[in-house]
Amino acid sequence: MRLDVVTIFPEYLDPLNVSLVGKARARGQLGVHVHDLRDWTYDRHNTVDDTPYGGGPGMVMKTEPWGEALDTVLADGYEGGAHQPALIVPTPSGRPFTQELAVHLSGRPWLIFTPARYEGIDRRVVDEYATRMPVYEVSIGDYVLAGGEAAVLVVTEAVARLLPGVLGNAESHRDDSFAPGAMANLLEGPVYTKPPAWRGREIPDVLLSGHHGKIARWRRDEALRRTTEYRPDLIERCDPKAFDKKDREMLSILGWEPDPEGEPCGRFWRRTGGVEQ
Ligand code: 6GU
Repeated sequence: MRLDVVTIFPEYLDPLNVSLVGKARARGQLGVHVHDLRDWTYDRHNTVDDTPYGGGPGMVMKTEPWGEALDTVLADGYEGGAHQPALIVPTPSGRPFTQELAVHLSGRPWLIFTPARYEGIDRRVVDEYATRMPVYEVSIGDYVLAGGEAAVLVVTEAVARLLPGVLGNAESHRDDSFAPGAMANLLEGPVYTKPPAWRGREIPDVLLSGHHGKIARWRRDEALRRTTEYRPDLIERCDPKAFDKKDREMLSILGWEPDPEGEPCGRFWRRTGGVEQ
């Protein structure tokens, strides 16, 4: 896979030399090319932004540097043998970046990222390149960052660890919390390693029992407990067929009730006391 990133802060992408992504790169499984957008400015101040038409606060990134940068990156990539580019535009107004989208993007051979600062990029840039390649406008969560560079690091790591041979163990991401088809998209529960007692704290007995069925059941119960606490929306949106008899017992203990209208296959719901911090 080839990755290109065009940014006004190339140093911000230095972490791409480290850890999993850095190693994939060193092994030649990933080609990463970071470009300085200001290389495609020609005025004394290397201007990349201007005031918004229609007024309002902030600045908008100009069409010309982005257009020239992307034309060059595309030409160089094709010349280097890359094909089927996709444009990834990080923006708080994008579609949510999910594990499902990470899996999809990990199947593409060439991703070009355009992290923006200020109020974003002139719309015509995205519209122009959307005529030549798929464009994915993505947001990494419901909060606002000062720029898209951190989102590029997030998306890159989520995608790179899915590439064949990058994680080492092909099984490793099969039961990720958000892996498509993970039993019910539950959050994973707690994990433990040696020593068996630390500062008076022991590990749950069941994990030492050697009883694989009981261990699997305990892990599932802990996942249901944790998901109820932090992400009840995941349980509400679950296909009830994903829950077996033992799941239903645990859900009942955690305060969930099957929708009486939907029996025997309705979704689960729960009375809550409003916002719990
Ligand atoms: Cl991709 N960019 C910015 N600036 N803020 C964000 C974001 C992206 N995703 C969530 N917040």
